[in-house]
Amino acid sequence: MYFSKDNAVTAEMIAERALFHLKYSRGKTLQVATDFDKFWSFAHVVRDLVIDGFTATQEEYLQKDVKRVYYLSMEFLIGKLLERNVLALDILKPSIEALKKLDIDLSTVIQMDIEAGLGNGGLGRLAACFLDSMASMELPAYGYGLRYEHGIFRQEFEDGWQQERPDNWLELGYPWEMVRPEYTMPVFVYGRVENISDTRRGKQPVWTDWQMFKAVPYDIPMIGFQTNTVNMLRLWSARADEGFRLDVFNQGDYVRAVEEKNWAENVTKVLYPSDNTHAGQELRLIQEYFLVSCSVRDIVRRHEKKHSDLRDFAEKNAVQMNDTHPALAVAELMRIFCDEYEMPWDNAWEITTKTCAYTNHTLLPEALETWPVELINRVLPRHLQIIYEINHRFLQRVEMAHPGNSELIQKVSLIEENGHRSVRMANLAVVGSHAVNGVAGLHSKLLRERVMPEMSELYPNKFINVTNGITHRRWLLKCNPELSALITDKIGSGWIHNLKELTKLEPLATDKAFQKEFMAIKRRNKEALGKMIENDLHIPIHPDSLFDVQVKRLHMYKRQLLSTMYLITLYQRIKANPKMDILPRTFVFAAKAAPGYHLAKRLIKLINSVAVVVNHDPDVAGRLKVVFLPDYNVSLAEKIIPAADLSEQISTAGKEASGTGNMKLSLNGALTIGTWDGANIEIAQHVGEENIFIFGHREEELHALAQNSYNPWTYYDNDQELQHVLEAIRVNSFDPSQPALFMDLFDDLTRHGDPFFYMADYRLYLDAQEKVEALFRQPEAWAEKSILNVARMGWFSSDRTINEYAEKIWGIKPISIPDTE
Ligand code: 26V
Repeated sequence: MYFSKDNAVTAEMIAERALFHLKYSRGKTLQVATDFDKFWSFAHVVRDLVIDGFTATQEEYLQKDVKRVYYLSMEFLIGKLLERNVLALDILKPSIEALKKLDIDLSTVIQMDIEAGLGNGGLGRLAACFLDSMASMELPAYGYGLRYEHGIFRQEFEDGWQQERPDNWLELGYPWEMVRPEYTMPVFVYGRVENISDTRRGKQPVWTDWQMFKAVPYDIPMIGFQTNTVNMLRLWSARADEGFRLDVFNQGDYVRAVEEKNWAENVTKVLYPSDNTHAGQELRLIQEYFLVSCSVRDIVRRHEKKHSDLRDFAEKNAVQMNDTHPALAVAELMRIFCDEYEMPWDNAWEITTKTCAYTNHTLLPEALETWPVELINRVLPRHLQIIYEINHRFLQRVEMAHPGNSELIQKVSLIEENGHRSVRMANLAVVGSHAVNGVAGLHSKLLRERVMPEMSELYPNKFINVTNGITHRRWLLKCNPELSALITDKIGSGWIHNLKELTKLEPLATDKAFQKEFMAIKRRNKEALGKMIENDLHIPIHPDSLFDVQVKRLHMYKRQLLSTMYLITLYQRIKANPKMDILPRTFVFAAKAAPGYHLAKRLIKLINSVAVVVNHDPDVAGRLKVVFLPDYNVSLAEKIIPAADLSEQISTAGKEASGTGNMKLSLNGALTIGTWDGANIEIAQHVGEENIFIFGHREEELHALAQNSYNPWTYYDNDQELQHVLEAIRVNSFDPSQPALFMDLFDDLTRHGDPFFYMADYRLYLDAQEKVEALFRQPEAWAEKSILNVARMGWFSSDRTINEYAEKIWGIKPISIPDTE
């Protein structure tokens, strides 16, 4: 394809094709074209370039009959694609040149690109990084997800409070998708199960009286980085079936019938914006089943193109469940195998468990999905029967191995019984999979030892670890072009394909000239972010100050409030001693709170209130600045991360499954201040403990504290500065006209027992920040550690992560796609 030299893409060709699309897709001349028209036309030029690769890739997978992996996820937080695709196709230079000929600036066009925010945070962004790595490593892989009409909400601040606004990303059309109505799938919900006599098999359960609606697939090409592979992300959109409630239409109740049609189309209307909390809404369950049902059917359909039966299904297909959200895939595969293909249960079960694998992304009890039996019975009556049967057989095996152990039975059962009965989706996923993985070393250990000790004893070989990673192509090459160019200049471009080559930078860490170049780039990235902040928020920023960055979803366990407490402490120190020598610091926050998460929304208001006071207080004299950037998303992350000096990764130990922002920041030269949690631990092991600021209680210490009735007041009583900070929060000293505003935050840390151990870690955190401050005052020592961070982050490429999945779980191999004519 395009990587054969004789077939190079020229500027002339791009310019000509862009004009063609401007005329025939947009009906415009260059003179009247808007920036969006120009973007649309250029995006179509890029899209045209991958069509051959897209079909060639599918054709090759089919002909060679390779084993494929299907990544099922309710979220894919892919962000913008244009610039990434240009880099993947290696057509940056001719593109710039071509657009210049047309008097168009590539960066303006790139800015018009559409942000696909089909995810909440870490889990969704990880899925997007995986798609990048799978295509770039030439793996036969597919993403399956939902085409939400509204992705994650846009965040605005009104008087410091978060306001949620709808995200209308599809409003102007989306150039990266191709609708495929010919692969529309039917989906069934509701109804009941009847036992109907079958002459051959006797009484058989038959699901009847269901409601049917349709799933229309939209494909987004996932272009491998400078390879011929173009994989696809298939997103399903819900539609009413023409026959939907035909009975109501026929009764003449046209309006009601149309209303009910709407119901079907509501299924993919909106992404649920909660992160780490399970609300248990009926529509959400239907969303999850909708994803599973049409994806599984599509997988079976593809399998049957080459195979006359399903006997070797597990040898040819791997299904990865991204958390428990698609765990109904286990029951759906069983239903299809047993009911539709009349396979004996044991055979069906063997194939299902060999096919499926499950990744756990959180240990927070409030996030673990359980669905009321009554609800599943109403929405998916046949699936409930199957789940019961799975459970029955599983518990029989447990009983045989551990006779009379009713406590064990009750713990591992797929059904939770406390008043009302619910299905434990994690248990279903574990029993129905051949591999279960956590996403960082500590997390996988805690999953085994604390959350599922009984399960991991029953299945000692099932539980494994695969530490997360990030695609360095977006999170270094694309977002930090100057640093990328410097690296390539020094060690060549091999790191783009193999991030481990970054270790070649290590000898340069103490090289003064290199340090200078390296820090000059950081400084320019900080200037750029500073300018953006000044333009958008009218807060003047000093690029020489330490940029202290905490960007991630807002959650009490992530402890944005802890850094706020530190900030308040610094402010109070200045107020007490205005002349004190303090390192100038810019606190940068960005985070969305779940719309129903009361404490998190108060915390946003608190940070914004502190910002107003601190940023305007003449005593501070510009030494502290506080910025809360609204509407954190992938594109904003790409601007903030290259400009960060300090990366805040201060979750309560044991609570952050992995974190991936921690990796992005360190890869861009930020030093981490963090707890012994998630992938921070592996980062410390790779960059060296002398190049990271680790502080705070460890998980086993907190566990012990909790068991010995932890008392936050003891820390309060022994620390005057802590008292002073808490008092400021309690009485809202930032706006005395609303004195009780932050009482709930104060209570959470004190009267309500401080569930996330802020009080225990406060002083330890301050001590660590003091070390940060001392080091930042020695620019050369700082530069050395910063360079070593970059040089030693190679292991955190999602290429390494995906290789581990491919080898340990999926059993799939790369396959090169040949050049097309
Ligand atoms: C749960 C739910 C419950 C139902 C409503 C919608 C919803 C959305 C998301 C979630 C679970 C979120 C779990 C999650 O994002 N975990 C994060 O996964 C990252 C990738 O593995 C990891 O780096 C983060 O530490 C972890 O918090």
